[in-house]
Amino acid sequence: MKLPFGRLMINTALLLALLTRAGALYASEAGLCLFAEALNDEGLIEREYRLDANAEIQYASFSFQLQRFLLKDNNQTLYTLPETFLIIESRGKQLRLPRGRLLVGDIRDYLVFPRTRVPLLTVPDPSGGNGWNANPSDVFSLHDDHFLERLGDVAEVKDVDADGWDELLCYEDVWESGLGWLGHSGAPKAYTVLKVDDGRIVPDREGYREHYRSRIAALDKEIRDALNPSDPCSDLQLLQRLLTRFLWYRVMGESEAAWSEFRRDTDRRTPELRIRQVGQRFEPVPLTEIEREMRRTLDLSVEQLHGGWGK
Ligand SMILES: [Ca+2]
Repeated sequence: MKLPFGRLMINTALLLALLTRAGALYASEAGLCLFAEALNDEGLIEREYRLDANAEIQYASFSFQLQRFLLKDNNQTLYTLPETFLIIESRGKQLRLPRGRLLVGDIRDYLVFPRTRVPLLTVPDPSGGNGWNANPSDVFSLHDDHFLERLGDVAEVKDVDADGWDELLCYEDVWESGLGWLGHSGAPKAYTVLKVDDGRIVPDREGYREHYRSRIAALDKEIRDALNPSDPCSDLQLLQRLLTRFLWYRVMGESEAAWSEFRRDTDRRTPELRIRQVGQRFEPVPLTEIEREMRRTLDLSVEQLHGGWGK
């Protein structure tokens, strides 16, 4: 069938309506999904796309029909839509993913069962950046009440406590820049384990409290060793460990206890913590400035710090 492209080009009212809807929705990947849905509402997708591949995927009690569509060049130019278009269909619901990274048959790799054994579908959505939270995965519910509903995104999906169940993570990136002295690789780093609660992604403090405490216990030992006058580590290493321990306490919602421990251990260091500043002079670590930043970020909720995991 001849493409109805000429008819579309002269139908100015329809084109303007579509582009207006695109402008409102184009700001995010989710927006692209909606934009594609808008096109579909107008009955254009089926005529402008061609079927590239499809497959039936069975995994445990889940069954998915995958279809991948390749957009024709002229439509890519007009709508700046991505090249490929994945449709996941199951239980009468359809999920349209405007990206070509998933290969047909790979979906079982993206099924996740956190320790709570809530089945989820996670789809990588990397930005390509090297920030700890820069390469998130979209999380879709497979729970009956929210089936194929997008719940939000997480920074990483990983089994951090080696119990065989994956965890959903976001990273505490308050000091990801390394405070200007520690660098990105040495920056104080901790993560928050997330869970799905009534269709929302929220921090799981109670379920992982023992896990967090085990991380703190390991750091306690390293800090005791670092404060041993006979075998001291560098001031920068000690500062990195003290701030990392602070972050683990903060993840548990125990920031005030963390702060008192931080002050206690910096006071135990003699002589005081010093770092080499520009000009090759050793200067005291600006603990007052660090505390001010700690206090500022303490006033923010975890959700505010990370921009939320909202839909
Ligand atoms: Ca686990």
